[in-house]
Amino acid sequence: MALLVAVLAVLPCHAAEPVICTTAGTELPVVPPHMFEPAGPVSDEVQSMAWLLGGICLGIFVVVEGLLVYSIVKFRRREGDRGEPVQLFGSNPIELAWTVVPTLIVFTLALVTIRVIRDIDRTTPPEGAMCVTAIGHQWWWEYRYPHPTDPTGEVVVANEMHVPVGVPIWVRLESADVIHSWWVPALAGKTDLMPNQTNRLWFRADTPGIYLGQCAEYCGNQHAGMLLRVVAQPEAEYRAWLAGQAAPAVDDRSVSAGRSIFESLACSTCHAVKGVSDGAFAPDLTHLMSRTTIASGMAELDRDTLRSWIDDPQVLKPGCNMPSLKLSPAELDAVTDYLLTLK
Ligand code: HEC
Ligand SMILES: [Cu+2]
Repeated sequence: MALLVAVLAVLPCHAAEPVICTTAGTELPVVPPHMFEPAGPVSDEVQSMAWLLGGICLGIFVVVEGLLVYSIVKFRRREGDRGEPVQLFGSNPIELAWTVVPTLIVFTLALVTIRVIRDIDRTTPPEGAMCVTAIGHQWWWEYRYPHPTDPTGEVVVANEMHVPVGVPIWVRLESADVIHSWWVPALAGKTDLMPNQTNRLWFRADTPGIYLGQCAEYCGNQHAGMLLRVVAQPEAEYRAWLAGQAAPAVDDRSVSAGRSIFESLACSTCHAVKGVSDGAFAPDLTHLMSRTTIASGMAELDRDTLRSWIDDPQVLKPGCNMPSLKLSPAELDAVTDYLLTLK
C-alpha cells in the first residue's frame, strides 16, 4: 500500500491542476488519481476489500512476529546454559491448529474476494446503465456515445469523457493498436483494452467532479502522457454537453483561410471535423474547444499551447503520432484561429 501511494504521488503532469474547475455552470473539484477517496460503488468496494485484507494480513504479521520476538527473548541463551534444550517431536494439537487456522483464513479471504469480483466484474450491464465505448490509441483516448437523437448514430469525442452523476456507466473497452489499460482510481479500473477483443468495466460517479487517471499498461513512448479525465456532471449538464458534441462543426466564414489550410494539408486525413473531414486516425476536432486540455491531458488548452502544438507536437509529447507539418507562422496563425472556432 505504501509503495502504491509513493508511486501514485509521483504520477506526472496532473501537477498544475487547479483545485476547482468551472465547466457549464457547476463547479467541479479535480479529484487526483489515488484510491483513498472512492467516489462510487466500484472503487468503494475495492477500497473496503483492500482495507479488510490488509487488516487481516497485518493481524497475521503481528501475531507471527510477536511470537517470534517473544521466543527469541524468552528462550535466549542464558549464563550457565549447557547442551541443547529439551527436544520435542510431534504435537497433534499444534499440527491441527496450524492447518485449520490458515485454511479458515484463506477461505475467508477467498469468499470476500469472490463477492467483490462478482459485483465489479460483471458480464452484463447494471440496471439503467448508459453505454460508452472507449478506444485506446497510442497515446490518447477515443469515446463513442450513442447518438442522442439518431438511434443508429454515434457521437465521437476525444480524451475528455463526460458522464452523468449517479448513473451506472457500462464501458466497452477496445484498442486500435496495442494493449492499454483504463484506470481512474477514484471510479474504477484498471481493465485492459486489448486489440481484437472487447473488455468491459462499469462504474458510477456519485459526486460531480473531474476524475483523473492514467493509462496503466505500458504502451510505448508516450504511455506516461496518456492521461485520463472523466468529467462527472449533473445529468442535465451532461445531456447539454452530449447534444453539443452531436452538433456539426461551427462554420465561421471569417476563418475560411485557416479552414482551407486544414483541408488541403494532411490534417484532414488524420483528423475528423464533422462536415469538413473524416480522418479517423487521430482525435476528433469537431468540438475541440469544448475541451479544457490538449494531447490527452498533457497541457491546458489555450491559444498558445494550441499554436505550439500544431507547430511541433513533438515538443510537448515527444514520439507522439502527429508530425510537425512545418507551417509558416502565418499559416500557423490561420489554422490556430480556425481551430479556436470549433466550440
Ligand atoms: C499523421 C496524422 C496526423 C496529422 C497529419 C495531423 N495530426 Fe493532429 N494529431 C494526430 C494524433 C495522433 C494526435 C494525438 C496525439 C496524442 O495526444 O498523442 C493529434 C492531436 C492533435 C490535436 C490535439 C487534439 C486533442 O484533443 O488533444 C490537435 C489540435 C491537432 N492534432 C491538430 C492538427 C492540425 C491542425 C494538423 C494539420 C496542420 C494536424 N493535427 C495534423 C495526428 C495527426
Ligand atoms: Cu499506456
